[in-house]
Amino acid sequence: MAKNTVVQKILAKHMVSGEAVVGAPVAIKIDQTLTQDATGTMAYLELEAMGVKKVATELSVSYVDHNMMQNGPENRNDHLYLQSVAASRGVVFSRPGNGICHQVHLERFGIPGKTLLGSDSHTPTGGGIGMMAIGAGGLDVALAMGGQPFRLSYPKVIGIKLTGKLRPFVAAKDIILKVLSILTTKGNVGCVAEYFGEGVASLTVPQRATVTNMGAELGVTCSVFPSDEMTKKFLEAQGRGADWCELKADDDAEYDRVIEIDLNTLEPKAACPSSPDNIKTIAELEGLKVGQVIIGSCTNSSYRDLSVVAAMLKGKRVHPDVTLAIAPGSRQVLEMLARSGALADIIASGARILECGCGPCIGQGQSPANGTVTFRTFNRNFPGRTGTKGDEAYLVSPETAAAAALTGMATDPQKLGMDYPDFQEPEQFLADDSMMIQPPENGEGVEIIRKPTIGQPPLNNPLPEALDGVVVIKTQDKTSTDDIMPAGIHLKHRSNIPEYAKVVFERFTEPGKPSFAQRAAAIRDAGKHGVIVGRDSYGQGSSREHAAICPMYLGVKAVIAMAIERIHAANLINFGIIPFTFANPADYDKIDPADAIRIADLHGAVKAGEGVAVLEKADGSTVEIPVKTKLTDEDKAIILAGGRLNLK
Ligand code: MIC
Ligand code: SF4
Repeated sequence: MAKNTVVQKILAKHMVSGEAVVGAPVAIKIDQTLTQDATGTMAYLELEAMGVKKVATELSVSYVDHNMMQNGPENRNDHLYLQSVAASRGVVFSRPGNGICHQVHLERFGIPGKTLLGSDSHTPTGGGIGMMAIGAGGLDVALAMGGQPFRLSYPKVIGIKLTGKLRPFVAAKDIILKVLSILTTKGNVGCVAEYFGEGVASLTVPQRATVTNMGAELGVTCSVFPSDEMTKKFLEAQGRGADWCELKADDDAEYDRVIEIDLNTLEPKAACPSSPDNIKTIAELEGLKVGQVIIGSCTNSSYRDLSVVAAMLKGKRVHPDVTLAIAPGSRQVLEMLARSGALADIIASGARILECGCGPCIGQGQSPANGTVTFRTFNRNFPGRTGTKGDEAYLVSPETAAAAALTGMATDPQKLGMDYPDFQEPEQFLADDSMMIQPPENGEGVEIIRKPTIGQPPLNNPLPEALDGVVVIKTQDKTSTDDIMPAGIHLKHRSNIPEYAKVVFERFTEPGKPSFAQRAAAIRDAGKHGVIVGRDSYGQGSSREHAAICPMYLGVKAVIAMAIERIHAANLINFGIIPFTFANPADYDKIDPADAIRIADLHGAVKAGEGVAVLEKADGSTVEIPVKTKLTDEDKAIILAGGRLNLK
């Protein structure tokens, strides 16, 4: 008698090796891939370096949504490279202006039961339509485009049972904020979140996608909803009814853990500065003065979200002390808002309309003033991500954001005294794919456009026999990849590693002191190896493999932390950096920045998955620190070779 969950069923259909045992290494076939421009240039340069002439997937799409400011020539240089390399390798190219990869992929390409690998950590948005959609580093996505299976640990399934129905002004965002308050952003590596229960049926696909999108902040491999009548309606309305299939868990499916959420009792919430799991209710924040509101990002920019916001703003004005900016998730959303008249209501309210793309979510404009509170419908509020040092960013639902825009303070939207907008999902979305450029059948003759800012992925040397290291930095809990590799104004250097490497760990540079890049380069140039020491949840957040490539370029050979998040650990391995964890977490306290750290038989430690690091303190005393690393045989070969690109 079968007792499988949705995700176990998708895995069973896609596993090409390994055993369906929690924690066991497995490899799965990838049906679709997506890339976005900020991670995509490196991914396609890697694809070229691997000699792949044509992608082997059912569908691969290259989106342009992150680097759209075109402040200097770099962004457009990237776009031209991406468009031409897509045509040459059989990849669909989504032109700038088409929208955010996750929103557009859900609308136009997502198929229940398929696997999707994307070079962006919010790829799990596709779980809203019943896909097993996973975020990964660009190199892993390039490998999948080349037809290679994706490797992961067979996941634990956390079942999230939804009962009841959302009340007016309580939103899908409040569901995921509730889940984040329970599971937090730590300790969920190797798990998948699967939603089930009678509460699922009333949630539309865009609402489900908000939940699976921000599930990325839990650190789970992905989040999945079943594919049901609601999914069918969405696909039919997108003119893609033929892509639908039913997908549900068996009645007696077994979850490794079950969390129950009664949608009737949920209250509007916010993730407070500066972590997505720092959750309070809006009632607790009531009256907090808000200076900026932004509605958009891949979490909350659907036609549904912005139509509800427009109805709330209709006939009213944005509070004089607040700026309100709205970035629609896709051209489909923007055009439908324009045709329905909702856009006119938004404009009349005084909102500032931004182009369809990531924009302020990744610090591309709209940085808040110092000492002001910003309410955003986004998924991340890591320190400084807005582009303002010491920022105070709160993550809220579109309903709560609109309420703050109108009142100038944190306001529970249930208390506005308004009727809840009666939004119905459209019978037919405006399905116009004319901004998707299909690749030619044979792309061999296509000329690839490489302007001067398009560099090459740097190659690493094979792993040295011994680690002769120096601790370049010691970080705290939850160091995110935004901490390691800042985006914002530096994002335009993603295709140019020597330039981008200058800002590794920039946020931690003390005034008048050498930067991380300067310290690491000095260690490298002295013939030694850089070592990064982290605490818990090291490398959470973005999938940007630059958080491995740039430290590698600066001579870093190992990270030692209490725990390293999944995507970042995989990126470290891909670029020949050993992801060590402490055998005894308390040893973290014994290490100081600038300590010398040695592992005599580094190859032996990699092969055995454990070793002893000898710390040499400034006073000449030594301390032994046992370390371990969980690597598959393939990982070991990659690390010994100095990275995946050295293993042709
Ligand atoms: C993000 O939300 O941090 C990003 C920017 O979309 C990243 C990808 C990147 O750094 O380019 C992500 O989530 O993976
Ligand atoms: Fe873009 Fe923000 Fe979504 Fe990342 S989280 S893909 S930056 S909208």
